[in-house]
Amino acid sequence: MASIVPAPLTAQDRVVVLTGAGISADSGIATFRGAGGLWRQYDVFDLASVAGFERDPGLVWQFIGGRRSRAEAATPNAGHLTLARLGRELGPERFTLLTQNVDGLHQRAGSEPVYELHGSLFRTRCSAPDCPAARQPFSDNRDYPLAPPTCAHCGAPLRPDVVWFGEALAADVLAVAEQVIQRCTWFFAVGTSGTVFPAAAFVELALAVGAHTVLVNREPAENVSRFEQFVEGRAAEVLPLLFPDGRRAGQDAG
Ligand code: BV8
Repeated sequence: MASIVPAPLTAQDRVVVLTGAGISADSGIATFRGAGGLWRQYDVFDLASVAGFERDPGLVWQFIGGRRSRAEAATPNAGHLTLARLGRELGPERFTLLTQNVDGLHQRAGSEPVYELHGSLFRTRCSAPDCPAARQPFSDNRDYPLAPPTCAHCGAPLRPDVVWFGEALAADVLAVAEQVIQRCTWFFAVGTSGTVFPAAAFVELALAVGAHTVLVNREPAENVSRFEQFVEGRAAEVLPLLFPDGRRAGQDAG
């Protein structure tokens, strides 16, 4: 791996990091695309769309249940831990973490807040749009191998509280993403193929405000040409070098 120099962040810089499945690959969690990717084994629209869920909720729950147990068994890696430390060093005014991931590993690494653009594996809600329980997701790490769970209010199948294709991202989360990117001076995309929107277009917002744009990925992402810098490598190896521990002997971080 070419020598990585630390990002030259100053006390005036405001940093936004967007992560994707690649940052969790070093924790043993399969990505969606690329070698061994989840979507290679399944049809994405059977497993990550309302139509696919309505067609076969049991198949979706088998997919979700397996991912819940693998995510729970995984541990945050040096990439997650580095971003959690960086967030503490810079503070919420100068650092924002946006993730497409639903595995909860950023939170378990200590990042707070984490803006989950595509929801969370570990929440469940009613699938009926007009049921009150559809707006009351609850924490849930269970697997439902035999049959999909049903809503106590209306009897419709329960669904994972993730954002499927064709569904809008949560307006409040999207608003935060747009606001912080419009104020940022550095935008880092880490471990994402740059193929899913609107997240794949966030780099355009960063470019429009003159921010530095850096992609950290194992291979060139689809939108690699939109980044000022491309750092090829594994997030768990690159991030600790890009953001070395800000604490030096006798100095406070931040
Ligand atoms: C929406 C469910 C509108 C959760 C997922 C333009 C604008 C807006 C929408 C669209 C648009 N064009 C097309 C669309 C529609 C669609 C879309 O983007 N389609 C694509 C296929 C073209 N977008 C949507 O439908 C979105 N909704 O915009 O709605 C709307 C508005 C109003 C009203 C109604 C609707 C919803 C998108 C969310 C879809 N949900 N999953 C889940 O189960 O996880 S998508 C799925 O892909 C995951 O969420 C995942 O997070 C996401 C992105 O994938 P990546 O994270 O990038 O992962 P991937 O495997 O692809 O890449 C990993 C990378 O890491 C690789 O490059 C690999 O090389 C690298 N890597 C591997 N190991 C490492 C590594 N890098 C570093 N270190 C390593 N060790």
